Amino acid sequence: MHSFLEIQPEVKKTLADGKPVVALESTIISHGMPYPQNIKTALEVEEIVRKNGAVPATIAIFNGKCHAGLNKEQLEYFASAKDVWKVSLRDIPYVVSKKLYGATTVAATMRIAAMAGIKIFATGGIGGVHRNANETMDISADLTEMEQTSVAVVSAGIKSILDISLTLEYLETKGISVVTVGQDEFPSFYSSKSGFKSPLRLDTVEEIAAMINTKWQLGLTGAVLVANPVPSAQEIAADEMETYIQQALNAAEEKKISGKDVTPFLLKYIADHTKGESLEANIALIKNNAKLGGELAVAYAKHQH
Ligand code: PSU
Ligand code: MN
Repeated sequence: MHSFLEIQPEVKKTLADGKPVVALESTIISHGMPYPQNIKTALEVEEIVRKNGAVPATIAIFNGKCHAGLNKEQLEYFASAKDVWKVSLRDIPYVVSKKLYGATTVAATMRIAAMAGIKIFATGGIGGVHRNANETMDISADLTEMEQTSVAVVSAGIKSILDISLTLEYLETKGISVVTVGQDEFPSFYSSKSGFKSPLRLDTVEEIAAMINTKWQLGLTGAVLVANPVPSAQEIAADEMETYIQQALNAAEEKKISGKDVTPFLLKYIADHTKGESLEANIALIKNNAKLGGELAVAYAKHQH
């Protein structure tokens, strides 16, 4: 394991001291946002984690090594390099053995975070069950990973490019606890609303940390998915987004986009067609999740002493 995993010294020391660390993903940087907003956001998100009392560890595969913690130059690389590999779980052995560079999805980030001993992870949105999954079988490995890997994931819910109802059903089947912060409704990334009730609701960071700790203390493996609604000042009404989402889905079908290209294609289409507004919401919710991730890591660490 050691030769494949590189934990940044500060991250390693913080973990060894039982202090809070927050994992961050890199697909969001390479495939989820345009340059230069992506590098600016990646750096700000790390700063927010620090301000809230935790050490950030952005995760990616760099020159065939699974990195927990990237320096500024490495972050810059994932923000600006063309054709960075999008690494989900199945791609890890290929990219590592060929000594390539890969941006990790939620699934791959969770696994590498777990290898490094990091328990709390903050991101933007997770993958899920796609709208036409009955025909395509397109279900993100993010969901199967959440079933088996004990890392808490803070996200702003899921984008309605996915089938939110089926995704919630899948999460239930797999025993993944889904808790929304401070409201009854499950959020849908750009919007704090989705039309679906959240399976669970908690109102404080301490309660969420206690639930996560209890789950793992009970020997229940797998993730807790923490849904953190986008700040109201930046949210975009769900029906406004629906038009763009429908167009994006039609374009993907026309262009016969499949497999791992589906999610990046839809994300890019929506970003290109909604201009600044969706990007602004995207950045705001990631920062909001980094803040909660930091607070949660601090609250969770208190249970470990
Ligand atoms: N959803 C978003 N933004 C993202 C992603 C999903 O709103 O950046 C990225 C995440 O890295 C997620 C991945 O893990 O896409 C899911 O890809 P797929 O559907 O191919 O599993
Ligand atoms: Mn897929």
